Amino acid sequence: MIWNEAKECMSRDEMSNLQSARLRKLVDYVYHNVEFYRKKMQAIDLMPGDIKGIEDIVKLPFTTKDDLRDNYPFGLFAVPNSEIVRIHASSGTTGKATVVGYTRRDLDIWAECVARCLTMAGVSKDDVIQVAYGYGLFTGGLGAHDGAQKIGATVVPMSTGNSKKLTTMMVDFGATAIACTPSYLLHISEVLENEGLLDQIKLKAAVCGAEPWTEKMRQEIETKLNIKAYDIYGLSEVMGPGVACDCDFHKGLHVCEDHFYPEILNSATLTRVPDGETGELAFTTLTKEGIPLIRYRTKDLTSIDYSTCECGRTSARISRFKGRVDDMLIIRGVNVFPSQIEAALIDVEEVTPHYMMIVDRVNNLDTLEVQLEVAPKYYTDEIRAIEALTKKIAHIIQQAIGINAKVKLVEPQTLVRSQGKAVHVVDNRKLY
Ligand code: DLL
Repeated sequence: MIWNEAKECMSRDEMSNLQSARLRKLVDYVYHNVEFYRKKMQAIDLMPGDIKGIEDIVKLPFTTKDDLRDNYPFGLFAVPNSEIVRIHASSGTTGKATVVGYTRRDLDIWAECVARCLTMAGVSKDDVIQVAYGYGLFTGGLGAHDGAQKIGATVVPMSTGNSKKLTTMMVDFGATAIACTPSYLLHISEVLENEGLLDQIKLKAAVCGAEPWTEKMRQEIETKLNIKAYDIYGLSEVMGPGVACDCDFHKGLHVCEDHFYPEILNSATLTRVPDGETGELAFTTLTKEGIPLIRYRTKDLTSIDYSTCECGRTSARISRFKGRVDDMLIIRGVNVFPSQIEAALIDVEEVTPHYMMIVDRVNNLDTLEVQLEVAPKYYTDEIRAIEALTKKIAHIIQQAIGINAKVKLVEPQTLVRSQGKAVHVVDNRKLY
């Protein structure tokens, strides 16, 4: 089942011509509407007319998450706020969120891309789909919602957080599809099992993403729930869910290449690696109006395949993700940078800068423990003082990263000191 045959089955030449035309338009657009890009281009003596086709993309400068942070909140927007109809945000590397804005047309294109992905997973207007990604600033909930609505499915906007209600409604509403993180779906499958509801569900398909997961997890989900599970990818800076998704053959994720031009780079040299080799994924948003991005470095590691898929689609496929270039963690679907914790605690004099994050997965739910050394001056055996400090720090961390962490305060000089680059994270989950 293909949502938009014209776009998903174009010949490589047709796609290339479309991308070239869109890139020329984009470069002219950002040059005239985004000071950041105009200055970057002027610094290397590049004029919009120098970009003749998609192959010239290598002449253009890169964009990073730090660029978004440095231009917080709206500095990279290409339109006035009167044209922006929605804002989303995700974690920045330190205190400030990464903010993105969408015009009405951006939202239409986003819904179109998600519709393609859901169609790949066999979802149609006859389905009842529970959207159990978080609604709010995170792009998962509303992004999946708009796409499912576009294909005419019956959308149940569950959001996250109430598994019992979700499982009850899954049965009562006869839900046939679900969109949520893979770890949450495994948790849901346990709740269904514990409640004896497994044989009462009508679920056929799950569209899972927002965090890394393995082929083993996919098989576990499929077996436990007797459904098909599909991998959906995206990131808020580029759009949200729906940048790419896998089909029945699970041989890579089809990129919505008419809107997002992918490049796989060697992170050190920032040159392209040969097709099939692993590197850092960068995207150029070919049609975005609100916050168009040129060569945005996702920090996600993958490889690319341009051969036609067995499903008939000709779009480039990126492989299941193999890790990240940076230290970003995804805990309960939330992006967390260790540097956020560092920044939040820098002014708390009761603790030292030595900390350790221990990430684990218990009953398919992620757990986070943050161990911190108390500063010698404040170290005490007095249990109430320690409890009060623990509570204070837990609150600061919750405010900084948006999820609860178990805080464990330890004696001064007890956390392991590293000889080289400081190690602040122990991730016991096996995600790649
Ligand atoms: O996670 C958007 C999304 C929502 C995608 C729902 C899929 C489903 P961010 O919060 O900006 O956006 O996080 C983006 O999450 O750079 C990857 O590291 C990771 N990620 C997203 N999807 C996948 C996936 C949303 N299918 C970051 N596999 C990205 C592995 C994924 N990692």
